[in-house]
Amino acid sequence: MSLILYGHEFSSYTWKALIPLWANDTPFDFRSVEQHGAEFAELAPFGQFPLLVDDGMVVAESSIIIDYLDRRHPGPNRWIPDDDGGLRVRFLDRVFDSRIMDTAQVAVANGLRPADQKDPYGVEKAMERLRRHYDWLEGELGTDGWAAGDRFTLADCAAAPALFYADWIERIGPDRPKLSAYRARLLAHPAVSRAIEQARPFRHYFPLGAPDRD
Ligand SMILES: N[C@@H](CCC(=O)N[C@@H](CS)C(=O)NCC(=O)O)C(=O)O
Repeated sequence: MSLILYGHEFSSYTWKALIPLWANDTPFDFRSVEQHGAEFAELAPFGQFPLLVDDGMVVAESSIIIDYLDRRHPGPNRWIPDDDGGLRVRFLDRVFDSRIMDTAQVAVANGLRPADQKDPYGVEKAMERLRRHYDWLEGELGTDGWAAGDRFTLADCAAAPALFYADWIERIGPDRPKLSAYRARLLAHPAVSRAIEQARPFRHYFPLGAPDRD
């Protein structure tokens, strides 16, 4: 077996794939796109990471990578329930990617734009949506456990980087105690905390300025 994960230590979607690999102690070779850019570019269909390669088979998209690991390299933790509970897990995975991570990313992308191409109106509208999505999650989450119950699943792999970075961009705040506590539980999970520490030397990459916390 030879699993290779291409990604970057600071990349949110790379964390999402690293968390299940580390949590299950799955052996793999991590290749940073900074050092292995040329071979990565040959393999990645849209130039995005993470990208998993398993004995020559290329698997793109973080959720599909986790689904693939569950099927082909199962470990003690399973990421997607086989029963109907899997539908809720997949739904929440979409919520964390599309409604939290990608909405928060609007502000990051704006930070990378040239000074004369900024879009403050677009950012404010995205932050309004992000606050609404936070409120929705506050109503859905319990006071303990994980996103879809007492098992750490694909949904939590997506939630960890999404809420880690989104909170840097738009504070979740004390008015959303269940969401704040869920983020704190995620950050304390061993695989998530490993991703945070591995990314720490790259914090200067954050275009809006990384806060002095977490
Ligand atoms: N839907 C993709 C999103 C991946 C993604 O946006 N990756 C970012 C890094 S976090 C990336 O590749 N950025 C470089 C680019 O888009 O060219 C997934 O879940 O894997």
